[in-house]
Amino acid sequence: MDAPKSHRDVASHELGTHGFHGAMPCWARRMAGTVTLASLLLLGGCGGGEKEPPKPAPAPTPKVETAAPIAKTETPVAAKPKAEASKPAPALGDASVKGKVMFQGSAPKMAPINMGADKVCKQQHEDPVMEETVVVNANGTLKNVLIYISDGLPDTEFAPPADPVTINQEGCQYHPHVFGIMAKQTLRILNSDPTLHNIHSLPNADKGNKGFNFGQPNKGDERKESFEFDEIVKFKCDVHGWMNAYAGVFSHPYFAVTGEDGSFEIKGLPAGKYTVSAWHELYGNPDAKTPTEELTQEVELGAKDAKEIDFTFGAK
Ligand SMILES: [Cu+2]
Repeated sequence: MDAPKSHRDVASHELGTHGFHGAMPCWARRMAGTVTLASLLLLGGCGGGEKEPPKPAPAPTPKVETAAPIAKTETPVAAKPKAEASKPAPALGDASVKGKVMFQGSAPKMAPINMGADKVCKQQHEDPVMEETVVVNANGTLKNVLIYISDGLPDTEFAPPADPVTINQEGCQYHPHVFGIMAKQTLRILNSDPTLHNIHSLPNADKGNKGFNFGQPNKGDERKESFEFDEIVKFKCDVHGWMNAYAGVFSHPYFAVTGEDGSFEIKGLPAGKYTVSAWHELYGNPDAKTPTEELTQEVELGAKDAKEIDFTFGAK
């Protein structure tokens, strides 16, 4: 198969494999929230960008030249309307968008993962661990959906938070299974199992991110990595074929992942007209021809608006 070219391709490319983890603790979702919050805090205060000289200004600085390409790319950016150059940085706003990701139709049954190949894995679970590709919550919502602003943000460079995002290999599953992280933010890769894991990232060749692929043989092993450019990166373990995870890498802090109640909230937006995208590793737009397609919705936010939008994914 050709090299995947987009977020969507990551998933469609890998449809034959599975995200096989049991119930993910809800801290994963909280973590995504924390990331966003941390980002916002950081944006409100300190600098911390790596390649730009840290700016003492308390808010992100508008850039005329374009930063790393993000999902909004395809639209050629004609003259930026903003950029009255004298104007101070467009402070992060108070607008927000929240909602739920519903699941429609009958969800496929997730099979139990056979961890028999590694007794260290197996011994850690009294109950069967179920695949995590499609997790429909008790309230009919869909877990592990990545929601993010894909268009409409001001052309601003956002500094990544100083705090890392952790992906933990524990119980021979990745925690979290789906998460967001900012470009250049530290990804802390931790092995909490007394067995060998080999984490292997699979960035798309055309996005520019460097992949990594290394083993962590011991409990407590950790290593720091990061991604430079926006995309959704898949991870797999070369030792345990059932282990996989996805990270949405964004050059802004406006993203969230649905957890056990299927809700999301993206806060701190300036007034504007945005495209909000919803990505799930298996399900996409029911109207789309391709098996996996992001859903998008447009939302226009006034400075203090808190709007609600829902997405619906479903079995075909
Ligand atoms: Cu493993």
